[in-house]
Amino acid sequence: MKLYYNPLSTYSQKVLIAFYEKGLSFEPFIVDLRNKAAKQSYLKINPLGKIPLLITEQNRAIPESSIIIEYLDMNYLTGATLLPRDSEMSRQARLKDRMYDLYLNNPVVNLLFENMKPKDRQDPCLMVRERETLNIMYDRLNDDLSNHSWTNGEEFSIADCAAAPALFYGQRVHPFSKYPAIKAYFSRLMGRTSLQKVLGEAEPLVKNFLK
Ligand SMILES: N[C@@H](CCC(=O)N[C@@H](CS)C(=O)NCC(=O)O)C(=O)O
Repeated sequence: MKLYYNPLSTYSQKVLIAFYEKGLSFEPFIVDLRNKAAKQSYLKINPLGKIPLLITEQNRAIPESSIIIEYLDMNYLTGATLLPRDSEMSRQARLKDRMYDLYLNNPVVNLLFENMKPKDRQDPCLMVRERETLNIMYDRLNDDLSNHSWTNGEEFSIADCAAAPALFYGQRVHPFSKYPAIKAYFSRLMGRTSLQKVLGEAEPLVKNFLK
């Protein structure tokens, strides 16, 4: 399999966590979307210009982080099972995955990019809105985690692959220090080998990016 991604991108990290949880390997193609020439050549492979993108062993292109994870989980029965085989548990995991992508990851990334702009070019309304969304999501996440080790119960799942990168950047732009269950969960995430590998690979770039 080939994976087009960037170690800094949250949606790429989500898929990398899945690869490492399942013990699968891939041929890496790192895409730097800030580089015009690199972006132009990537658009020929994925016209929407979004990362990550998986090219399967059968040479099929699969975009969208959740669908890539679903593909890996259904086709490679190694390592962690990321989509529970029980249909109700699976529905809940997929719902959380979507919620964390849309209402945790996206607001965190928007705040990250707003913070990088000079003050007079920031959009204060957007920033207030994103912080409100994050407050709602932190409340929800804290509840989801209050009696469980992972977001979907006692098994690590696709939902945790989605939550982890969002919280990694979220701790910087909208800290969750007053949420005890999220804090404890974040420590558990950081103890996970897959996360350590993903963040280790991103580290040389993260420092520069967050400056
Ligand atoms: N829904 C997509 C979102 C992918 C996405 O937005 N990726 C970002 C990087 S984290 C990206 O490609 N941004 C470039 C752009 O939007 O032009 C997924 O789950 O894979």
